[in-house]
Amino acid sequence: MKLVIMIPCLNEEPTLPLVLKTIPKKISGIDSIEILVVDDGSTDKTVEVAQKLGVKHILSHTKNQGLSRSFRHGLNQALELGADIIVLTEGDNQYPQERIPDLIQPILSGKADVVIGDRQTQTIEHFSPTKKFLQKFGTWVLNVAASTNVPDAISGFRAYSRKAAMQLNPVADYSWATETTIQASHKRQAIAIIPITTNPKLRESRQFKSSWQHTRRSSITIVRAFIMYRPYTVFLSLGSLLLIIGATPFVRYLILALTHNHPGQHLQSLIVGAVVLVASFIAFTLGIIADLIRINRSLIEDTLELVKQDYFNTKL
Ligand SMILES: Nc1nc2c(ncn2[C@@H]2O[C@H](COP(=O)(O)OP(=O)(O)O)[C@@H](O)[C@H]2O)c(=O)[nH]1
Ligand SMILES: [Mg+2]
Repeated sequence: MKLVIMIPCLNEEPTLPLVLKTIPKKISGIDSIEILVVDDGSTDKTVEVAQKLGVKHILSHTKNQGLSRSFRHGLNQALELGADIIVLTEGDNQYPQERIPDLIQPILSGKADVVIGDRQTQTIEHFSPTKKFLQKFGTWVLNVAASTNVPDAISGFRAYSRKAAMQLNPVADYSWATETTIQASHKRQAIAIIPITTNPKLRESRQFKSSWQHTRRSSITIVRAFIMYRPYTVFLSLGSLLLIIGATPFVRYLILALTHNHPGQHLQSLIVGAVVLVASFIAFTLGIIADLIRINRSLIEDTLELVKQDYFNTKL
């Protein structure tokens, strides 16, 4: 059993040694533990620090590509290294690496494909009430969208089985955590949760400049995921809503025209009704097209899974 611990790093020279120090050297049930640092175009001495501290695998981006791409490239690299389990943590020492044995336990015992470390955000002292509320609300929306029951949707402390990692196909530029949670649920992967306590904050989050920016990006990801995975729900609801709104003035016009016998009056109702009814028709049509694209995408994903099995030499 090979465990690959992946650490995406953008200028983590000061904190990376702490992270590496707290990674367990031995875990029962695991034959080898290898560390993969994904250097996302760091301009400090992150790479030198990693080399000096004996990190075996360093994947370097010549230019900063963002966390989502770093995650994607790191995941593929870990699979190429033959990882049976992949653990993800951060270079800012935010997560308790000493809990990695607990994190991978549900995968080792065959009970889960994905394990998420729950930061118990409602108890974190340095989180403002607004941040806590947004965290709670965002997680709730995600759980509705993904039909999951994950308490901390954006935690970056996770473990994936080889099979789960091979089935993920993240495409968004932001919010890889939200996106992959939705994909995991869609692929019927078993998601386990373990509560964790984060380490004291050593620096501000660089990923999200503000809670507002974070909410905006996560919302876009969730809406996109909804359209990708449940186009019928989105477009049928929209189309039905527009149908009701459009039919009301239309019916009003019909009743008035028939009962008052003043042709040419109340044309405004007729125009508004007709325009909204056309919009409703377009929404229904888009629903059909989006659903056909969804079917196509899932066929492409099935093919991709076979290609990956071949490429990574693994039968799922
Ligand atoms: N902010 C940021 N972090 C990156 C990037 N690429 C890789 N990372 C790493 O991703 C992790 C998450 O970033 P962090 O600023 O701690 O954001 P957090 O998720 O809010 O804790 C850290 O280990 C970073 O070093 C990037 O382009 N931007
Ligand atoms: Mg962090």
